[in-house]
Amino acid sequence: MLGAGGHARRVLDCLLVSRRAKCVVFFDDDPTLLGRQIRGARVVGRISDLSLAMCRELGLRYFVMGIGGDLKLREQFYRRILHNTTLIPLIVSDPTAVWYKDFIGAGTVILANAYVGPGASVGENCIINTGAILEHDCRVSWGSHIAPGAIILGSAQVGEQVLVGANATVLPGVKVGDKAVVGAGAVVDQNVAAETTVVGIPARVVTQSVCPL
Ligand code: JB2
Repeated sequence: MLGAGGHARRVLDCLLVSRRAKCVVFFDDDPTLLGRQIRGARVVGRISDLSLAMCRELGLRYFVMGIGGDLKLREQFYRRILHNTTLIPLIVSDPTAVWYKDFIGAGTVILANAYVGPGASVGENCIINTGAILEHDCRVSWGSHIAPGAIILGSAQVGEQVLVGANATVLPGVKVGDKAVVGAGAVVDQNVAAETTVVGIPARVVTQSVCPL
């Protein structure tokens, strides 16, 4: 498990209830966590130090992304581990989640009571958090986080590295651009440009990055 904070403990719960892992160890760059036990799983090293040799020595085969809040850091570590080791990213899902295997990317976690409808697709290294609903034919691209209770309605499209906040709703067919942020509880009824933050009902832009020409 990469990371040993709040999200990692949440994903560990999911691994334990789904009985997918025989043995779990944590990696985290915070030196104060080294050696700490979390529900029987120990923090054994830094993510930054994870190498092929270390994986062989510890007999590691799979990895799970346990950093939740910082989407940039998640992606950075995910690519680094794929590049530097032979570890395979696990898809982790809670037994109460409903989804169809064909459309879920490697390394994605689907937490309790989430629903991914028919024809919906989810890219690599995403978080479909507790109780999130992805309706039929919608698309969530790699590295995005759909927070607890958020709803992505039919055929809506969520870009790469997007955060859709808790209980937000993206209406049918609406497109949310890459690296956008949708505030908690927002209702998005119009397309959202890349790297833009929207909040409220209906959702309106509060920040937009300026693209230098
Ligand atoms: O800049 C960093 C850095 N920032 C945090 N560099 C490196 N190398 N490591 C970093 N970390 C590590 O990620 C910390 O040492 C920490 O162990 C972990 C983040 O844990 P935290 O509990 O702060 O956040 P989280 O990502 O597990 O959970 C957030 O996101 C979830 C989706 C929280 O907001 C949760 O409430 C939320 N459910």
